[in-house]
Amino acid sequence: APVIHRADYRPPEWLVPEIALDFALSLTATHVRADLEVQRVGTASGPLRLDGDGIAAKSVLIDGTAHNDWYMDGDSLIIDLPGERHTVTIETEINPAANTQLSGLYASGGMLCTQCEAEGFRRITFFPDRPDVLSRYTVRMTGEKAAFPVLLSNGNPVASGDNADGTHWAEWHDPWPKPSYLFALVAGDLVASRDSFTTRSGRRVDLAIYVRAGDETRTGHAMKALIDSMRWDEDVYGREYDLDLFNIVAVADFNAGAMENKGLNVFNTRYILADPETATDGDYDAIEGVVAHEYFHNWSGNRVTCRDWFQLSLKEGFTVLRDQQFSADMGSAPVKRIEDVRILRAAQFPEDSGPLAHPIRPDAYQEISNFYTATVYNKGAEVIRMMTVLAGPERFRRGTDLYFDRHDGEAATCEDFVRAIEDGAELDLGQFRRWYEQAGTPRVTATLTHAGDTATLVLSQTVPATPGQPDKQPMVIPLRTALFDRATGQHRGEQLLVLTEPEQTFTFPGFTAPPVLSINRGFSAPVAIDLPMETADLVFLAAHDDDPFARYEAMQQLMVRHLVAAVSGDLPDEARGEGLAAIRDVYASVLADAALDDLMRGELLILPGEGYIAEQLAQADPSRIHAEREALKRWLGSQLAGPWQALHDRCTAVPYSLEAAARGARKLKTQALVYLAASDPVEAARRAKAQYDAADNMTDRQGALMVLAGIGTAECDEARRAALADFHARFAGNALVIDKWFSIQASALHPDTLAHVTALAAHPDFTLTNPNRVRALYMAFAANPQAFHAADGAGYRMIADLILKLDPINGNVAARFVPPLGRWRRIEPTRAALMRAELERIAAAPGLSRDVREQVSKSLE
Ligand code: B3K
Ligand code: ZN
Repeated sequence: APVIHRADYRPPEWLVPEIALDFALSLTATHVRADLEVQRVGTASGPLRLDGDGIAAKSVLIDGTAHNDWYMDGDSLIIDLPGERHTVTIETEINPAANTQLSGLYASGGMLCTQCEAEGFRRITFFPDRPDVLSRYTVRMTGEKAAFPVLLSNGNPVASGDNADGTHWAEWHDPWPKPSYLFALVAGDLVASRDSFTTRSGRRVDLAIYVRAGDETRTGHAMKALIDSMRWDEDVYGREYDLDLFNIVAVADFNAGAMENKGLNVFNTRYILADPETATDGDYDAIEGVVAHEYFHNWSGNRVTCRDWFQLSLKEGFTVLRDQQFSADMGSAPVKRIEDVRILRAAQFPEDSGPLAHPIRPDAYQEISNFYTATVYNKGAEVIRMMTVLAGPERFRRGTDLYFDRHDGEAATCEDFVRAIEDGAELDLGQFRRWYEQAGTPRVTATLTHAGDTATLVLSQTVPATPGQPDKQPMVIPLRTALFDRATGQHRGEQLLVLTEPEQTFTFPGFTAPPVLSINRGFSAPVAIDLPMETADLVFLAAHDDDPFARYEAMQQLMVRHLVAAVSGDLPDEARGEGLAAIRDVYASVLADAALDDLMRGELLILPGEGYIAEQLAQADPSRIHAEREALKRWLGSQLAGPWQALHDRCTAVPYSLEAAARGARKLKTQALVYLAASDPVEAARRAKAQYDAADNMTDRQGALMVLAGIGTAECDEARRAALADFHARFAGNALVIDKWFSIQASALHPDTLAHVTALAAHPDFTLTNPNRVRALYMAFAANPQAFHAADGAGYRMIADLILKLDPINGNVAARFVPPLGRWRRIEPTRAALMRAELERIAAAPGLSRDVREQVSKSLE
């Protein structure tokens, strides 16, 4: 496949200020007529080039007259047009029911809907399908009234009517010029939950969430999140909504989480539908975050869009930051920060250290769908967050005001964003721009020494080589830092140290005794810190640090260091005993700390993930990591058996509500079971069964089932089977809950997980055509280290087989399964060879999608 380079960007030669679309809807043969007002740009001399993908033009008219002087260049339709302005009319016919890729116009459970980002519009009609061509859309659609009673598109409804033949029609107009990727159409038998919001300037906005009949009782949380986000964006970023209505449609078959189409967001049902019986607290939070994210795109993405797809982080990094800030304001800010860092470390750090590493603004791609990554999204958010740290909130806000003001209605670049922040916030981001250019997670080494009354901190940085970027320049790394007095347990105020050189020295006078260093507080920079620290100092910070993230981090470090030493065979018995005792004591004090709220307590008591431990090692042995981590869990389970049981009892007594205290109790309840299950499976199974049977909410039920599903002990097997069978029967017909049933089993600690997943793939409820179901089974499996890394390679084979089977159906989703296999260079040699062999087997298959081809070939390079 051709490689597309950022440096090759050229402005469009033709614009399309207006487009009128006319759809004759049908599940299997939708007829599309597109009228494009095309306009030559300046002195450009080229022909009109329109992108297409898998479609054929049935007719082409120029200014209303049939025209035969066009030709195809690959998938593009080319017309040599004289003059400046014309109306080009093109008719195409598409088969939505056959569209298993779920890109373009497709059918989902009898309804029709679209997904156009990034390049789906060209599967509907021929068009300059690039984000820097902005058009005003008028959309007319006609379809069977019985099958498609609801007809929606972007903007405002302008007219509708019934025809004599049982069809009806509707016309929509979107006054805001937009790129084709923001076009949307929905036609189906849907019911709306409605509410309204009045903007601060007094505009009344009608809000509707469209779902299948029966689901309208489960839209309340999404609606609340929408209203909260509309208000928050006015308060915090000064951004007001700009249409009289805002529609959301929930769809069961969807490649991504949701899509920010102008005035007509289309959502995966999993980010809309919730009630206490069927959705966990995590689901509630995810709904709030995704609804906000898509809403915030109305400004960061739609009003100001991207010039080209290399600029994707312009809208995604910024919008992720905005949704993170929103969720922090709606709930517990410290807990949200810890969760976001955990996601970054679990998903983005491995990307940055593997064969698919790329800067947040990539330089080249073959298939843009492969660049909707944790790097572009989550690291992109961290990069902008660092600007907020450097500028402070008020100056940062001046920067974003200037950005929106300067670029409203434009297709902008990351450079435009950086310059607006520089100008508005009065900040020099010259060297800082390297965060957009260089891939790889910087490593900062910190050494603290003490002499006389002065503490001296030496910081040095390196940025690792990544594919195509062997040599790196130093970055700007803002590190929030505090030095603690051991005697008082206090520090004297936090300082922002900004590391810009390969090495810098900072001195701190006034310390008569060596202080304890707390660095990268709040995770102010997305870097890895190497800091040789005494166990006693980590224990000190775990007890005293007033920065909640830093406290969490001290506990994580304590455990990571212990586990890394243990798996490296670097832990003599005595040191192992001391390490374990220290971890146990810290756990005991967190369990007993009355000043902690339960949500935060729950964060502090999470063991570092196996992937994050592997990330610390040049070549990881997944079975050793798993064994050592389980051993630590077992130790904590048995040493603190009394406190865990007491915790489980205390939390079980808290009644269900969505308040923080009740959520915290639910989080801890299942955590207590997890530790108990490692040391006393019989007692844990007894408690889990009781929790399952008494559950009046999905958080408790899923947590209990997860614990039961992981217990391999023979005497607990009956309870495990019974709970799984009950869960399936209880929620039959609820696709989102049946997804949970699949993923609970695929992520289980149970030793037979691989066999269970093989059997589940043949279950009547399993299908390869629904992305949620595929991810529920196989993403959960690929993220289950013990099962995926089975020593004989059966886990790798299972994922490779899946990729090959899924690719012809949905290449976009299939490609998402390549990165787990692509980690082979960082895994011990025997498994690495097995992983590589599976990648080679995929590479040798004929007819791979561009998506899978790119990921596999990069993973083998
Ligand atoms: N912008 C969409 C991404 C769609 C994915 C296309 N492959 C969702 C979001 O980030 O809001
Ligand atoms: Zn987004």
